[in-house]
Amino acid sequence: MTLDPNKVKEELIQIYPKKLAKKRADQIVINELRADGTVPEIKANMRSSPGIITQRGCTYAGCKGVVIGPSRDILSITHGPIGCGFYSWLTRRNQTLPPTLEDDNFINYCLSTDMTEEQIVFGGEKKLKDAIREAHQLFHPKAIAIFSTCPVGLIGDDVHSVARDMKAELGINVFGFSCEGYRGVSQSAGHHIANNQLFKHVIGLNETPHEEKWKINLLGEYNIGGDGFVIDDILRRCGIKVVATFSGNSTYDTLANSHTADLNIVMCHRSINYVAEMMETKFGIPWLKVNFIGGEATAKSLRKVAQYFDDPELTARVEQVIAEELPKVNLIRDEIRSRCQGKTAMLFVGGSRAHHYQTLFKELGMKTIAAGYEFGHRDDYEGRQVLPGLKVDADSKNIEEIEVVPDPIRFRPRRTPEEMEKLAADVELEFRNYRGMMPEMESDQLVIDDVSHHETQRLLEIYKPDIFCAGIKEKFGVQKMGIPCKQLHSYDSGGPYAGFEGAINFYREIDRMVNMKVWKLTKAPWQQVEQPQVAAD
Ligand code: CFM
Repeated sequence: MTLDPNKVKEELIQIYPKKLAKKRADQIVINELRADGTVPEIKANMRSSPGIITQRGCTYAGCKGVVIGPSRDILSITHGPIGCGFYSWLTRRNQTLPPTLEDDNFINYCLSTDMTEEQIVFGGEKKLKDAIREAHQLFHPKAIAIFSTCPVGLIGDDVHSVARDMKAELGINVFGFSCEGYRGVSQSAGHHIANNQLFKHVIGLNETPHEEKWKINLLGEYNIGGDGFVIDDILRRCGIKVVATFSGNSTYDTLANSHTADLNIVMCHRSINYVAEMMETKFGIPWLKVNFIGGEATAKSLRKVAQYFDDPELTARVEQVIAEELPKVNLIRDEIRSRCQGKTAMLFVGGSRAHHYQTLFKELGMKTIAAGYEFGHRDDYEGRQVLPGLKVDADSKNIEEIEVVPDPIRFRPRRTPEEMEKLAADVELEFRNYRGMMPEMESDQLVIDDVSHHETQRLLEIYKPDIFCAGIKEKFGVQKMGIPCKQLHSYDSGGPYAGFEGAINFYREIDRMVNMKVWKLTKAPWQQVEQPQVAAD
């Protein structure tokens, strides 16, 4: 049975008050691949409506939890009430290696200033300074990062001046983030704020040179469930040096040294494209979008890197690794595909995985019926070509746009203009570009931004997909409806899912989930017989 997506859309929003229904109608789009290569416009990065039950998180979460948190030896202090610290303590499965002689691992700690009524009334800067001194005495970190929670902005504590004072007093790098939870409409604002401060206070401070021929940074890879370890291993086998990963399994020194690389490859475009752009302007490092989710996608991404360096030795090594790994992946994929072919999936995750993971489902012959981001922007949906036409609204104006100019000494174009032009002629290579999710979906598929709880429930009732991908907040509500829910944020307790080995892990996991018989047994006895209707008074 094929359902008319227009009717489904109507059905999803008909319960809403008129104004809300109109707003949601702009955020729910029926995809259309037009002859001229464009897709329909979607409204995104807008405020969620009160009471709608969104999947989103806050700006503090995007800054502290997502971008800076995975770096193991930057000591993070949450300036705010204890709850913000407690509920952001080890909640993301960003893994890291044990510390070495040169660095520490503070990831398992959660430091908070425990702001109480006294600080709310009289100010919290003194308590913050005391906390920084105490943390410094206990841990002797190379760098301390201060994260602002909502009350900090409300009472006017200046974390940046505190950071400056403490930097002078302690002689280590101390920097603050104005990432109050309310700063933007979602965690996406926190990514931007984190990127700006990394750029201003960390990148470029470590000049250690590297002898390797092929040096890159991996941007937007946070090592969830060990994904970053798998990608690192593949790149190492190809002979490619990863100077820094932003920011899975990273250290302060590697981030500070990242400007010495010759190429930035961008995995999660949404969370880190700002750093890629600023590094290109200041240091002359080009960037390419890659995707290591899926066997074929991994091979394609490796080939892009080899093409950029244009060295027969690297090309040979990349082809050797692909030849060793891809056939194994495809063998298992084909076997599992025979059991998954034709089944259906929905993906509602963050700002890039709802796109990337469609690749793996496609490889298994499964169809994505509906997908959407929690906090993606229009360029994440439609592609970066929409950027020049985007209006900066009041919420985005809240976030500092830093002006970046070429570094007078360290700006060094990695390729001559002629070389870049030659490379850019290959449409697959695409410097400074991200095609977006919608052009890679099919016509008539539903694309829903910031999906609500009600819409989720109706979608599940209408389509009964074989699997739903989201996060912990959605998981059990979905499963109570008899549909397996794969967490694509934390991977439940699974993973890694990146690279060749990760693709195999994912195929096996999906096979297990969509073919498990238990989901057919979830109806309680009273749900199986029609209940007599009780008339209301
Ligand atoms: Fe990028 Fe991420 Fe994502 Fe993201 Fe996230 Fe995440 Fe995500 Mo959860 S950085 S946008 S803010 S890929 S934490 S590792 S899974 S929502 S889709």
